[in-house]
Amino acid sequence: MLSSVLQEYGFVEKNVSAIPFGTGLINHTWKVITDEKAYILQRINDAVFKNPPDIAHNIRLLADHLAKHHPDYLFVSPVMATNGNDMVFIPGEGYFRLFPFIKGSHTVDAVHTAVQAYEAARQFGRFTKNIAGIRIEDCKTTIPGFHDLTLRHHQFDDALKIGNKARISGLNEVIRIVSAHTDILDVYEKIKTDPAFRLRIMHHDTKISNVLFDENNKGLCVIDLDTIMPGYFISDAGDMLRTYLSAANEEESDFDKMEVREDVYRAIWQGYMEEMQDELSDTEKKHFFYAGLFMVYMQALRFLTDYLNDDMYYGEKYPGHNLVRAKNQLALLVKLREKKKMWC
Ligand code: GN1
Ligand code: MG
Repeated sequence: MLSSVLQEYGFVEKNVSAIPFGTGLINHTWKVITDEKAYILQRINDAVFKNPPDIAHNIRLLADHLAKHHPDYLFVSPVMATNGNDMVFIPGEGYFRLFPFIKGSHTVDAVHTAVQAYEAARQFGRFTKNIAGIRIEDCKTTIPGFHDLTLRHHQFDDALKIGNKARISGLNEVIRIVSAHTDILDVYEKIKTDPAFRLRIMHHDTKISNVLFDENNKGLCVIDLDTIMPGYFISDAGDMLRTYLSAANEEESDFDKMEVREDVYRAIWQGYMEEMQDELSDTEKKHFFYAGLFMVYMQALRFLTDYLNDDMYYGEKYPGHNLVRAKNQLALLVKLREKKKMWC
């Protein structure tokens, strides 16, 4: 399968190898090494991204804008196939893209220090700032309703009605915890109609492994551009808070290990604001902490919904995996909420 993809890029089989790469849940990723260069190859999950050419459209839109207005900004665009396309479609296999591997760059899988959080937040802020001049209407929505908490709530309610009965019956306590947090949904409903909140082109997947660092551990740029689409800043700020605050991540099954680090919180704020200060309204800035609640809560709902729907979206690596992840996120949510008075 990979060899037919690589041929489309003009690679000769005997000089190229491909090994699985990264920990993403949705797309398949490989590192491809040729005699001269290294690349990242991705197969787009078209059950999730229903129209992959929309992804290519958005990346092209951003690449053109950045080349014109911010020529020094590092933006990793896909390598063209020999036929000049940004993507390769192999019938029966799906859509593939190849990115150059940026020499001297590396990624990190977890935030160990506040400095890393600062660097990453700066990169995501810079990204949004540099593309602020693009008309939002020109950017496609690659996953409709992706970070729409109202929709995620409906999907959860539906799963409670029509999902796996045996699984639902054991969940009374978890459902009680979820319903104790519905005020997060109420705030989101207000945000959607508040003119102080702008739709911008957001990244929507701001985990630290989506930032490239240089040899001196300075942030270089952001990667993983599939979920670029119109959204609110709370998606990007929130997913940084969700995934950086705790050293233990969403896979941790010992929930006592979930923590919220104040120095990391301050570092995310500082790095993000250094770039986004003049972009965000005062009302938006006041919702920075809320952004964390919003994303952690939504991720808890998404994992729980998937558990009730027999893991059709995320899959599971062991029985009950998505339930563990949902409980993990609820534990993080409770710990984060406790900080509101102290941090805000
Ligand atoms: C998915 O595939 P990955 O790991 O980059 C998901 C994110 C979730 C994340 C949870 C398209 O991202 O929204 O936050 O899993 N992406 C999609 O680990 O659903
Ligand atoms: Mg991703």
